[in-house]
Amino acid sequence: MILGAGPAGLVLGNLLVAAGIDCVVLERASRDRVRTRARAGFLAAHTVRILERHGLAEGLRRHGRPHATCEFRTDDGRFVLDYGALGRGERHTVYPQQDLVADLLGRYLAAGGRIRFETEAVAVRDADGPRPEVAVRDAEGRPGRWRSRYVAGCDGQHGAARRSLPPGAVRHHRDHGVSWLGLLAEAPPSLDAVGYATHTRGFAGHMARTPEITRYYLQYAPGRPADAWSEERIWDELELRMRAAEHGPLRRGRIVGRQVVDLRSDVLEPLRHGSLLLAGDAAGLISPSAAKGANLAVLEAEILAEALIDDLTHGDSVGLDRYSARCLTHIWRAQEFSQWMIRLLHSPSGAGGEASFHDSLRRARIDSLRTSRSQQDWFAEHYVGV
Ligand code: RFL
Repeated sequence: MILGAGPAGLVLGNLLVAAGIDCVVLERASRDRVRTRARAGFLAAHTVRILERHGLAEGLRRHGRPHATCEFRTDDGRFVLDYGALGRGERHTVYPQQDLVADLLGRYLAAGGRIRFETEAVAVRDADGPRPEVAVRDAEGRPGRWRSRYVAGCDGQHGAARRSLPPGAVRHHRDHGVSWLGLLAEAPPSLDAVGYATHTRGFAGHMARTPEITRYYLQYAPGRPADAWSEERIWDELELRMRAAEHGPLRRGRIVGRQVVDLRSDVLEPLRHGSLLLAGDAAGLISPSAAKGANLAVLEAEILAEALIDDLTHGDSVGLDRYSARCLTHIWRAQEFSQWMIRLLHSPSGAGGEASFHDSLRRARIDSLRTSRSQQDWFAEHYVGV
């Protein structure tokens, strides 16, 4: 039984069905909501290799666009890193997460996979035994129960899997004290690169999604409502922080999506509790500063699928025993890089000597990225890698 039809749950479902393993996905949202929820867009080379390996990359091969440059704009000018020519020489593929999810869902259903939409998992019980139970309720609130051999908790950061962990489970967490206003603009990209701007008024970011839609981010006062600023105010603020007066205007358009993203990270340890296994955002939440969340979700889903297939078809449980440790190695490396990105792009709030000390460290970090080839190689390897 798989809880959640995001990237983690649907990659897992596809791999299990392809191996002839009977499974069902329980998904709280409607089919339309699942197929249209805009979130990530930058897929790492490793993620694309996983999807290709399992015949799940047709859509992204056809419509995804390679991406390999990022541009930093600071008080000291701007510089472009051609990260595709640095480090391991790998690129991102820009492909909206909702399109990937729609592809994965289409393949899963075509292969005979079963899914129940508008079915919310409420709790996972008896995970310490061989027949765990998932209590659910449907859209009308009617209760139900499912039993299976294993439950994969792929239901994100607010899902039932996390709520059902036994008392010994550890949650390592950090609130970075920074919020972003995440925006989707009906406008073509303004730069050929991912744009990162640091400014005394706060960070601003630019990320291509499609030729018609661009994602922007603005550092935003924590707690301020998403609709506090008018569209004009948003574009003025983006242009100011991205120094449009010096580097050229942004291509404006209607803001079609906005949400406040509080930069938070957590990791649950271990990822396995008997018959309940966590993957994707349910296993660990990573701030979007380094665009790692969806990539980790796909990686963990493949590791989990292989472990479940070994166990259920060959009676070999070594993969399941090692699942948590294997994933945690990747998760912590991604967390470390994401934390480094947060410190590259923001200065802690506050005043006085301590704030100016951190701000000077941040400038030194950017300067070293601008001038040191070995630092650039390190950045490229971690920025595109998982
Ligand atoms: P998802 O995608 O959240 O899917 C979980 C699914 O579970 C369902 N669900 C339940 N179903 C049944 N019962 C319950 N009780 C349930 N509770 C929830 C939900 O409806 C949903 O369908 O988790 P998954 O599969 O682990 O995938 C994780 C990624 O979605 C996430 O990490 C990324 O979107 C993070 N992220 C980015 N990651 C990248 O790799 N690259 C990016 O460029 C990137 N940009 C972003 C992002 C996340 C963002 N937000 C919204 C925080 C940009 C943003 C703004």
